Amino acid sequence: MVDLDVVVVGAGFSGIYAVHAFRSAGLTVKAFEAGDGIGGTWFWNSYPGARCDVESKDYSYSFSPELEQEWSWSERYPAQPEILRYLNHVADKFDLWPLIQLNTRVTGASWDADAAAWTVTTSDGASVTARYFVSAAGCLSEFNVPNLPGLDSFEGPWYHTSRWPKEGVDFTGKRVGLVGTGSTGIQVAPEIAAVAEHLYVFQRTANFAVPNRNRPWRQAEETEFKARYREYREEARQSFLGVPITGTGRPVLAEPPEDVQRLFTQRWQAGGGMPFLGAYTDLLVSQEANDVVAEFMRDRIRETVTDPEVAELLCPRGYPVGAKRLCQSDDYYAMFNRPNVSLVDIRSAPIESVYPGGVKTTTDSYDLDALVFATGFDALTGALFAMDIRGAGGLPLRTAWETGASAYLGVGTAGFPNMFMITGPGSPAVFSNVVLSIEQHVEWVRDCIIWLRAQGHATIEPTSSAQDEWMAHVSEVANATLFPKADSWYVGANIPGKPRVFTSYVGGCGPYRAKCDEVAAAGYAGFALDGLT
Ligand code: NA7
Repeated sequence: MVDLDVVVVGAGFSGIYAVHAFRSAGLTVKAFEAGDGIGGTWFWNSYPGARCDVESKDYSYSFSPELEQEWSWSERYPAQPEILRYLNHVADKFDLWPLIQLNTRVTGASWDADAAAWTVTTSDGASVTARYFVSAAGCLSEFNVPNLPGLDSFEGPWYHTSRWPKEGVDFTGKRVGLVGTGSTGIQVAPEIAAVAEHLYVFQRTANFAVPNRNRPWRQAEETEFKARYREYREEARQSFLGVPITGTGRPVLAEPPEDVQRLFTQRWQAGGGMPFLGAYTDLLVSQEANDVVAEFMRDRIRETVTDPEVAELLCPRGYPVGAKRLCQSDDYYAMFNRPNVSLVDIRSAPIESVYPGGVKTTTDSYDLDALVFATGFDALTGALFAMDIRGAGGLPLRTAWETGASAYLGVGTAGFPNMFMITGPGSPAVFSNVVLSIEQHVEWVRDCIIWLRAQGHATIEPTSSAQDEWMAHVSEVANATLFPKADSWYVGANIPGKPRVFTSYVGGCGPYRAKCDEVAAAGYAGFALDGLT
């Protein structure tokens, strides 16, 4: 006898919906969550300034019209504390707490072919068996601290943004060093600069950032929007990014330059990254087209930052806009006009070591009271590899994916029967409004399990051929775009030694959803059932 139908790893957006959806389908389910609260990435990333770069009305569950109507977001872009309140409200409303065990990390999971079940071990020394093992461990959860010589000797405190102390940190009057200028670094920097004696921003790669134009969500606007939420959600599900965007439908290179400037200016004024890059059809597929938007953005930096040398250093070069996640901030560039902020170029003079009182680059030393790392994540695979997952014949997932992650439709991987991933490699996940992607995956997995039970099948796993074909398609689609052309976490370039593979599906959420539905309708084509292909 197995203990449960399903074990779920994690209680972020994915795990929370998974336990609700599986229980509602009559399955016995339990989620293990390492944190002492739910929320996943939004639980851990509690640094000052943490905010989602997808609008509140989109970055929320669509499965319950009642939830949609009763919840009111206060701002256009949700800040971390509000997202956490929302997720706790969801857990209360749907009575999910009995299904979630907090303070418990899943340490391993191994497939027992004879029992046709997974044995899942946890950090409290316990183990549980389940028919299905569902990882909802998240794409951006395993954080990355650079291996800097001497970091242990640093006398002041140091922090990673993804493990921010819940009681907060007071930087008043402190000299603070910030390493990392991605989405996170760009959000936290102005908050630190506002109180610190001095902030040194150590920049390895300059990043593109568009304004948020964040503002309170007005009552009248909310009422009007909620009246057509259902239709809007349907449009979002079928859209490319999981957020309906209106573009011109034309290539930028065919447009009169003055029209281009006008439209970019309008979208810059309106704020947000998706409408900006979605303005023309060729911005993310043609380098020449991308250069047009890149130059527009560099001009905005030059007109914001008063010191021309600093402005030039902040101007990103050498990779296409959008090939690294486009950052969003209303005050990052202007922050460099403050007298208490310095930009340190660690591309030309890298950090050599940390000494008890600060950071030494190849050319200078910086005395610091505190250090902040906004150095990102071992994305997409990090959280999976943090568990000792062993499939058929005891094969470790790490070994199976030695040369890069490979999964069929992003939901399952060959050699790992009855294991499902929510927003796994090979899915659009990180290139979409991830909440809608999560819902789609959870519902697909739920329906698959129901179908397996109804048909009397004990196991399911992708065939190697279907998986290889899908990953070849993922690569083909990606290689027709500019996305793989930057050293980003999208390709694993931020983690030394990680295989450089672009594993996200950038063919659009709507087409991806249709493909998943088609596979299910064909009796789970491309999957082996009960070990039979
Ligand atoms: P990112 O986007 O991976 O950014 C990490 C930043 O840290 C980036 O500027 C990196 O420079 C820098 N970094 C990483 N390692 C080092 C070392 N060893 N030395 C110096 N600088 C380093 O992570 P975020 O947390 O900002 O954002 C992750 C996602 O969360 C984001 O895409 C959104 O989807 C939300 P690099 O560019 O690699 O030269």
